[in-house]
Amino acid sequence: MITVHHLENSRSQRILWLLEELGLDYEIVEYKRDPETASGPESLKKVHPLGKSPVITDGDLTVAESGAIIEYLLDQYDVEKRLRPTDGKALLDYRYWLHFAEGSLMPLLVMKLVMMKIPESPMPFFVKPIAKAISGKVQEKFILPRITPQMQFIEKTLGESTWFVGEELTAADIQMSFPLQASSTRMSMTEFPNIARFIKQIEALPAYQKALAKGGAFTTL
Ligand SMILES: N[C@@H](CCC(=O)N[C@@H](CS)C(=O)NCC(=O)O)C(=O)O
Repeated sequence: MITVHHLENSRSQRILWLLEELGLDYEIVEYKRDPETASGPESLKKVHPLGKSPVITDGDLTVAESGAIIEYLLDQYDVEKRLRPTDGKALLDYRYWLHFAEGSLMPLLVMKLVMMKIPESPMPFFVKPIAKAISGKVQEKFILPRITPQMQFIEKTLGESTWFVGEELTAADIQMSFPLQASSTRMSMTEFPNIARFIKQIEALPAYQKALAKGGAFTTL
């Protein structure tokens, strides 16, 4: 039996969705975030030393890191090869987006979240304007010039096809879902109508809805 160690409001939402797309039976062990730090609980470190979510167990195996979990589940259970192209440009594009999600887009989104949180953190009142100015400058000079071209590139890609790799859903769409949902709460989407359309499209899928019903309400931080 597959067990998903599911931290609330986290990337493990993607794994629940993938399991639903594959029509597999699985169980969920739920974990709560620390209300102050948003960290996962110590108990997650008993499953994997880094204590991050998602992590799954399947029999004796423990698999961590979303991309590795996705590839493992497809290798083992996507017998009809529905969610991963088998060759050619489609396979290359699939791999590109699968890795882009955590390798390129997420680091900038995490940086943005940290910078957005800094001015809200408790600190002496006279330090607040300085903290706000530093956070604003880092976002303006470092994060925005890097994240904007990425978002524009995604926007263009989603303007050319329904999904990241053509007209069929692949696991690359599942992997890209979390950063795009997170970006929609961390920046304005007015310039990115195709990304907004993609988010609506995934959230309406029956398998996504089933995953939500089993894993509980989901929001990005
Ligand atoms: N690149 C990793 C990131 C894992 C990760 O940072 N997960 C977050 C949840 S979205 C987490 O566990 N946060 C809790 C913590 O850092 O304590 C993956 O995709 O699996």
